[in-house]
Amino acid sequence: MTELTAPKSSVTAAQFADEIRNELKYTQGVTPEQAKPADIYVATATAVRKHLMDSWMKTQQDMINGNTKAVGYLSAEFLMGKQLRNALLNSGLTDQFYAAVKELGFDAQEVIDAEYEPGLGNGGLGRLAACFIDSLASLGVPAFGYGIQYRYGIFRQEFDEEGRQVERPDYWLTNEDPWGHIDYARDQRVNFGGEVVEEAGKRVWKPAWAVRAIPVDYMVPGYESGRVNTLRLWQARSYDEFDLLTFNKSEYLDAVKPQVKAEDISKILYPEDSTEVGKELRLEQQYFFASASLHDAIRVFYGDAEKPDLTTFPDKITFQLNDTHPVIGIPELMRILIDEYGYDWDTAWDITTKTFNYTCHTLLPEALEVWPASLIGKLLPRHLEIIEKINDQFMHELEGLTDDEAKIERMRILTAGENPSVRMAYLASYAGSHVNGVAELHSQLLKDVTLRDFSDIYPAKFTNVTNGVTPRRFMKLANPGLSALITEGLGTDKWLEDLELLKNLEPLAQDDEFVKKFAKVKYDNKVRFADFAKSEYGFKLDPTTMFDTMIKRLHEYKRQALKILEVIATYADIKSGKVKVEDVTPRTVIFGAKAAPGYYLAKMTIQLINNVAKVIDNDPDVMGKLKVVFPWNYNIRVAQMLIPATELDEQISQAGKEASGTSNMKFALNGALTVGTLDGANVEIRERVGADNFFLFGMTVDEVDKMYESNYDPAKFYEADPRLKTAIDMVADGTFSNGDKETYAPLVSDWLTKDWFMTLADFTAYHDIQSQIETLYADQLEWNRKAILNVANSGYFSSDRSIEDYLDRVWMTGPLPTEK
Ligand code: 26V
Repeated sequence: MTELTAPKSSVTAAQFADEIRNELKYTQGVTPEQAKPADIYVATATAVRKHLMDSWMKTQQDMINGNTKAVGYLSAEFLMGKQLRNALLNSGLTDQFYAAVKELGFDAQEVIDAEYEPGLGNGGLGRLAACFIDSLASLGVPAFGYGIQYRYGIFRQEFDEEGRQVERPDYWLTNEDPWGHIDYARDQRVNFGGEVVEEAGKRVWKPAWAVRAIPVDYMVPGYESGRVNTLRLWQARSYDEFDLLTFNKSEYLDAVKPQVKAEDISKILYPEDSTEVGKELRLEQQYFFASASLHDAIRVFYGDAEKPDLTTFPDKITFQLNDTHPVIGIPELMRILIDEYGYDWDTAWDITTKTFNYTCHTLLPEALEVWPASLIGKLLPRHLEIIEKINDQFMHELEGLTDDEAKIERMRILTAGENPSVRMAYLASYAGSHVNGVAELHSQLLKDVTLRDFSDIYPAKFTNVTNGVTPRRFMKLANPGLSALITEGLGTDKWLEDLELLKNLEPLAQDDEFVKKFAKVKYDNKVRFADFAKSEYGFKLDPTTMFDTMIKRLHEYKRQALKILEVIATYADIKSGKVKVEDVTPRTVIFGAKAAPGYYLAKMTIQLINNVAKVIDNDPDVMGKLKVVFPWNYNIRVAQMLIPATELDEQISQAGKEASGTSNMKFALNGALTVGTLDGANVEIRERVGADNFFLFGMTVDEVDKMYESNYDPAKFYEADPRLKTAIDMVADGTFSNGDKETYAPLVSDWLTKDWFMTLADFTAYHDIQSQIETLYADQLEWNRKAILNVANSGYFSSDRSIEDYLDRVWMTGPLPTEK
């Protein structure tokens, strides 16, 4: 039997160098002399993949032959980040890599930099999926990640002369992708369109067109587990070769139309945009990967058996629906079971409901997907019939469970009336075994508000699994200095597998020597980020200033506006002499954010931040005291540099709007203090790290609700706080737009008349807490003690713990048995 990959590979550096030379020669046809860093990167990746191959194959065999139920994580997004260092870490080849590359005469950093980061996700939801598949493999749980290999990932962000966001295509696949293996032999046919006819008493779908789904497999190596799982991303290809008849008529463009249409399906990642759903192509994408993945799982577990016993399917694999994006998989599994395998409705329903679980990642009603029934009928006519039947069955079931007719009506999956639509979150909540939110507060609000009727009727379905992040990437790889210090402090590096061990750092927060070492690590990380920002962006950052960071998608509810208004007010305080220059805590305020291309106010906020940065930078009065930078194209790589360098983390969303947040966890684990509202996972972070070690401000969910009820009027807050008034007036009067009063007029008008997320109402509290922050920051020893307490008490936020919670509460499975 093949041995599982040893935690530390026994391969020597010299052997690994030979392997790299071999790949260069026999795979790439390049001599070491001709090689560029990009060649070395590809050769190394190929060599590492070979090291993982035995464990990968063995993990699959053990999964298929054993009795451990697997997990299928269905997600439209996997935001993986660069793979090389993570793969080296998990295959125990890191030291060998550095030595081998040196022997070959290359700079390791240049080799690492040659990898192009795939951006196959928008933000938190996609990154969570990547952390989860890392943890599944690290815990030894057999699992598949299933998604789409988009040809274009999230747009590359640039800023123009005026500081506006410009979106550029991210054609990442023009670069070599040595990690992905295209498996043409395991393709799947995905049908679309056409009609349903009655044949011999059966409903038969006659599709109009089909797409070929080809899997691209990525290995997902576990840390110290010897297990390697699979991320299977589907590529859409056409079946139709050139239509010769049309081609001969020289109508070339028409001849390739079917190819273009088919291949469009996996062409581009939809940029998250809560205001603009309902795109036909997006539904095609969703069905494309849901259908291919379900068929694939059947093939994996039952081979090509003609009449497999699919009543055992839920014992083989459980599927997690990552938000509503793959929910069309529910009627698809019903259709597969009934139409392709001949099961009756009730048996199919029983199998399907045991197979799926649903995670909701939002609280914004506009982000819950709803599809027009007419669109589903056009693309997937058989599925519409099935959804109608599910809805009928559901209505019938409800009539037996409640007399509340209004409630039954509210719960319809298929809405009544002239233009009916399908509510995907409701379909998932009815058909799924379990429904979960992503932080305690969020899960509670789902039960109390968003999915209240469902939780009333099916209380046992509802549970919480608080999000987590992988400590391998976001501590070990991102923050080697802190990782080494933690290992020194604990006397072991086992914390990377059992993050709760960090708790044992707590006493060291009282040890001044340790605190000073910790402060030194933070300072070094700031210097490292300053160097990076200089070479990458041309910014000049002063590492002796406080690094105050806000990184997340640009959304009104996240309230980047609150931060920038406070910066402007501080700027005005210094300018007017209200605050003496010598009393100012020097700060570097760092923003990272992409705005959805169609999100007007979000894009305007980016423009404002950039121009505030510019005005402040050109003003000698605040030199050395206040600086704002906005590194463009924020991505995983930048996150890995910036989070370890941050001292103050901004988590300032309006209470009740951020489902969880995950950067808040990364920051706490890397020793930043948080300024935040009682929202999402902030609540749990504060409970764990202690109220004294967290800067809380702002309205609670209840206070927000009351304020909505009492007809919130932002103008009152504008009038009541002179600092706020000054800041808004400066935006309005053209201070940040070369005197032009029109540039930000829509933003100003929104603040003063709508301000849906109550930025103005929380402004004064936000300023007060910032003053407290500055007081504490003046005492560096105290500050760093609290930062250490954040690290020590954040072990709970490992994605390993999240996965263990899913295993216990939702999936009811566990790791593959290990051999002695
Ligand atoms: C919606 C849409 C709408 C149409 C086009 C593409 C698209 C892509 C994503 C979404 C929904 C995004 C929901 C989301 O990202 N939620 C975030 O999930 C994180 C992980 O659970 C959580 O930490 C964040 O608080 C939550 O905002």
